Amino acid sequence: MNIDIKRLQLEIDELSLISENPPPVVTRVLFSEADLRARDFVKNLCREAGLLLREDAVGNIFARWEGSDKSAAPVATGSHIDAIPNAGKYDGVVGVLGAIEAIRSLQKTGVKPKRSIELIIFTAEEPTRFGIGCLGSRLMSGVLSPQKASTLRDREGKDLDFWRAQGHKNEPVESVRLAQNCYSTFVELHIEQGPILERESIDIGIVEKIAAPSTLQVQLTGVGGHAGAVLMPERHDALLAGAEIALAVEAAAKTSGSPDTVGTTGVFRIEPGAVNSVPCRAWLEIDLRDTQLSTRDAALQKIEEAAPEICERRGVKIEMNRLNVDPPAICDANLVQMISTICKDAGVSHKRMISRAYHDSLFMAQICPTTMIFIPCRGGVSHRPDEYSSPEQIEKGVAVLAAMLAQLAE
Ligand code: HGY
Ligand code: MN
Ligand code: MN
Repeated sequence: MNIDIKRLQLEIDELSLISENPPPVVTRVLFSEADLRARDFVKNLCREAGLLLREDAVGNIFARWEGSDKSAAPVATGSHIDAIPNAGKYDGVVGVLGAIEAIRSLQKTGVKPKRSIELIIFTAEEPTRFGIGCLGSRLMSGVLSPQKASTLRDREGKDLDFWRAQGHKNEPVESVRLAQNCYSTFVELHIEQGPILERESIDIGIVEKIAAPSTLQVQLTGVGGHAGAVLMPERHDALLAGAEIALAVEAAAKTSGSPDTVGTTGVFRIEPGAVNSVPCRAWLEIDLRDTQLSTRDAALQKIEEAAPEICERRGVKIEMNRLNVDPPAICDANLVQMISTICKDAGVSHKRMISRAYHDSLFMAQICPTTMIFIPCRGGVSHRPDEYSSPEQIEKGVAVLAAMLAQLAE
């Protein structure tokens, strides 16, 4: 596969400059001005590669390389280009721009796919806007209903329809749902977002399972007041109740009995946010995951029991909501084996592994046979501006993806 890694690296670097923050920070939140510009940038690359473009009602982008057998279910690949605040330039992007380069390299070598090959750029893989990740692929797979999606609100109280209008999308959200097996297979290329491949000097990870994510939203209402006048025994401080809950999240993850349980209170907002005013309200978003569903659920239950007790003791009102509680995804064994054979034939070191991060593959696995190709990232770092994968590592990942797409589409 003659992968033009120089061109691909330039495109990755150029896309990274389309951000809500100055370089090296990448931030692109659903339908923000930067997200819209990034979408245009990628759609232009798809057009230049001769792909047929369409977008759905929530901004999932589909770019198709038509195959000779239009009746056959296409092969799909793809990832996301949205980025959380203070992110890097490879998360998601490698699986989108890398897939375009994989297709270009197959076109150059004269491959004529029987099955069409469709690149999907998923809308809002990151949870930043509404607190829930994989908005686009959840709606595609039916895991999230249009009704539930219409109840989502961002921190300014704006809903999905408001943001769809910014993205000039007005078709009904119901139209996003995809039919079972509308694709023959889905393969996503992504950086590992963990240290294993680099630590073991392995070129390619082949994902067999994607960990089970969940998100809790917690609204705490205490009693505000003057920081000088309200004496300690009379206080109902919403921040301190939230702080105890955040520590309960950490304790639930640490005492789960599994090293794979991870708990994070990633969002913690307080009001009024004045140094001389007792916090009257707090908003927490809690991310809890494990590779085993039962372990994740047991830890979730511990948090849901601890939080009301903490609030009862502190005289703080609590409203808690499970925003998403997803099962893990098991990747398709045949696809895993195919990638293993491709790596073996190409003399590329490889390892079957679990993904601790979630991806749109978690939901595509509910539509069709799915797996992921991982490449190492420096120090396992991700969701930080210093996230990095080398051109050599990216080139190997794209070459394996290209070989996989060619095989699946023939
Ligand atoms: O949070 C995740 O696992 C993904 O990077 N959105
Ligand atoms: Mn991410
Ligand atoms: Mn990602």
